Amino acid sequence: MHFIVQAATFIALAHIPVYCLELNWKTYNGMEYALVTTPTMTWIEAQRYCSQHGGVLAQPETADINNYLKSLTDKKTWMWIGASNLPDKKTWEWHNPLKAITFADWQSSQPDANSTQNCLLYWLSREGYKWGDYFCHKKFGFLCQRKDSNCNDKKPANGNDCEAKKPANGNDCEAKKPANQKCMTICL
Ligand SMILES: [Ca+2]
Repeated sequence: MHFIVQAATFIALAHIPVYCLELNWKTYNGMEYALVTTPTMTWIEAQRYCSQHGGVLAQPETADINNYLKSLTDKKTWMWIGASNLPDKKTWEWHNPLKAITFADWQSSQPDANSTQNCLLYWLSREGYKWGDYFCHKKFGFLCQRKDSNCNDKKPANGNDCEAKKPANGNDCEAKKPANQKCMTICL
């Protein structure tokens, strides 16, 4: 019986969404960016986690944003960002939406393993934070981005305890935020 109670408790706890924490979003140039250092995740897990918070893995598509994101990093560890060379293992692309990388900030020896190291991260090297390709299944901190405020702060007319808003920019992003303000935004 005791075991059953424990098992039931475990199952109940297992259904509490681990992403139910608001991230520390920082606004820059019309976007919001957040650093996540714990828990560390694989590249795919990190992408999903950012999505659960209304965003995607950060995409430093310009030198300006790249420098800003570096300023947010913890200066200690490698951090996933939102590009990979999958599926062809040749072409490096941002994933949301899919588009080829134009600006790049590779460390001088990178990328060095296109066939096995398929995900992009900030690599803390002798050159400071630079881009590196690395094994997607390894776990690191990461950076998320989302559109500034488009998914927040509007109570739906039906009066439930979530907040929802379709962004004016017409993308398919929907957000729900519990009234206690401690839960996540979801944009799928
Ligand atoms: Ca590498």
